[in-house]
Amino acid sequence: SQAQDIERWDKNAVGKENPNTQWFQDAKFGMFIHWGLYSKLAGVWDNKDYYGSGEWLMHQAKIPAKAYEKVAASFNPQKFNAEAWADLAKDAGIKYMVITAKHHEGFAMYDSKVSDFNIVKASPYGKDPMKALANATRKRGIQFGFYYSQFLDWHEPNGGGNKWDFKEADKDYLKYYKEKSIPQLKELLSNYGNLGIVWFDMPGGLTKVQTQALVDEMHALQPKSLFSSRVGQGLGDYRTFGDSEVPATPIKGAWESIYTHNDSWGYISHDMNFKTPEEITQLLANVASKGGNLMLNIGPDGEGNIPYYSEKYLRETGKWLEKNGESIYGSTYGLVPAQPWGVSTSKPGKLYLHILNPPKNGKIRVPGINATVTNVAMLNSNTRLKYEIKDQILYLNLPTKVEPYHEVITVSFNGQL
Ligand code: FUL
Repeated sequence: SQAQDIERWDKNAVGKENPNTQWFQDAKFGMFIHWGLYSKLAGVWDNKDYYGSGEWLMHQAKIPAKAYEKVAASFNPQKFNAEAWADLAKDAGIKYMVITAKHHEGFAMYDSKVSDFNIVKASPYGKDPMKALANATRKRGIQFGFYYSQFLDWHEPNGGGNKWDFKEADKDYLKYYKEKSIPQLKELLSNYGNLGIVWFDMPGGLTKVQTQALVDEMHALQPKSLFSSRVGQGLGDYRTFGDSEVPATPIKGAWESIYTHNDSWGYISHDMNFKTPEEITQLLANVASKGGNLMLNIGPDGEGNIPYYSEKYLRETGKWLEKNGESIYGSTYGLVPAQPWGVSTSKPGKLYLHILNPPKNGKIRVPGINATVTNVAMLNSNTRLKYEIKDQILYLNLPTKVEPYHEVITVSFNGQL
């Protein structure tokens, strides 16, 4: 029964006791940005194409840390424009942005005093793009956050992952945490204002007690900032699923699905497999119908340009959200399970039907309607639709499709579904 289902979802709740997750649960749509030296290399090393490697190129091509440093010496993203990036996020209907402050390659994309391997010291760019982006997003009411690879660091002898330059047996992970990871995290949590999110990635080298100590130390700097579950050891303030994963059934609490816009997280010039606006709105509805957020990644290039199709398709997604956002932002999982025609999201007194696969005969069947329905209408136009309810099943005929991507129908009711 539905009551049993909800009971089951409740048991899976993550972050429900954290009062700071409410904004996050309402936000529903985030932008992830992978940007680093790998964006300039674009999957190619020594004239060889490491297809699909993106931000993993250094690892895949086993590039010596010393040779990789030379990439920094020519990294100069003159086209980077924080205001334009934040404008795009705003136009796309994005509510939070998370950008790679340091990915596995070990290069800090911000002004770090801890390691000179950073964009201000080691590259001709010589400025801190993260300062500008933090300000530009906040100015537009978008929560800002950092991704940080806390364990994998291929540049450091004691960091996780680089076994082609540095012998595993010689590594002292705790030393690396003490000398780079923790001090850099402290910089990020101290110098960029309130961070909505710290997106830890790739746990390793720490026990649960040590991970808890890391979390406590960072939360002491910013108690309200939300830490992703990839901090490891079952800790964190909200749950991040595996890459490109949507749970099969609704889950309560604060959680997020992450996808990338094409097939790679970091920029690859020939990866043109961009999700269309229709695929994005449908994915967003699908994730929201399970109760979670979608954080969609884009990979700007080494000059600081956002790929043409990311820009175009995100803006179109934003147009759909302008009209249909009521069914996404602030919603919870659908009170009606997934149906052949699509999925639903809910708010008190409202059920939103997301018609992802319009049936040929236009007939929609919605089971489990045990409250008094007061109105059924198209969300975008408010056009009322005729309906019938028999044995707690609502029947209606879809009008001709008017909305690009997918249509949303609002069912208003009194009481509880
Ligand atoms: C993974 C990383 O290894 C990938 O490079 C990417 O950042 C993805 C979002 O998370 O753990």
